[in-house]
Amino acid sequence: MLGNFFKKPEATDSDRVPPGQYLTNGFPVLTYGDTPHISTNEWQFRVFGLAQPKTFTWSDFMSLPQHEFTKDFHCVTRWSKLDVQWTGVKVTDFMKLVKLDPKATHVMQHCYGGYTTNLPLEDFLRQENFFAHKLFGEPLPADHGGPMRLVVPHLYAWKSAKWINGLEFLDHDELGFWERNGYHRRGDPWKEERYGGL
Ligand SMILES: Nc1nc2c(c(=O)[nH]1)N[C@H]1C(S)=C(S)[C@@H](COP(=O)(O)O)O[C@H]1N2
Ligand SMILES: [Mo]
Repeated sequence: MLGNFFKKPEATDSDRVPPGQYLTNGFPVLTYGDTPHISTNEWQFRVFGLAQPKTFTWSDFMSLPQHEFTKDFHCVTRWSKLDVQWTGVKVTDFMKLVKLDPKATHVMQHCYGGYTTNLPLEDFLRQENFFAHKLFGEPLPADHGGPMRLVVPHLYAWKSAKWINGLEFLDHDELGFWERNGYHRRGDPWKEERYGGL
């Protein structure tokens, strides 16, 4: 039924593929609702909640150190894509510009289009998390979250917000869009934290 598109992992890759996942060579688009089309000129990024409120522009992000990231990507609907190549800004570098209130323990990602997804700070403030604006060397296409998305490689991909436009810092956990609709509040693919973790 799955044909050639979804494959059982090769032995060499199997240790990189979380339980219950299948490899895809394509890069499926998974969006709830319409794709927003935002130019880099109009794109704005807002920090609010338990942090000093601040609005950032595209050039603020471009003046931060730029890195290449090659990461595996795991969707809870069971496809995984290995070695996705992104370019962008480390969350830890961006966060040097943010004055966090020490009471902050969690963050809600906000997006153009209204999607949200929540993270505890220990899952957010990791060296390997980044804001991505290029995919395989090209500007990030709108359907994959361009002009800017977050990528959180160690969790299921619904935690990687497309069209991200803000971070809300909180002193408690709140549920984002899919988490309110039955997905797990954390989403570790190695533990198969798929659904119903409330
Ligand atoms: N804003 C927004 N971000 C989102 C989504 C969405 O619907 N809206 N879907 C999530 C889900 S379920 C997945 S699997 C990935 C898919 O990313 P892709 O479309 O680039 O493959 O984006 C995540 N980020
Ligand atoms: Mo997903």
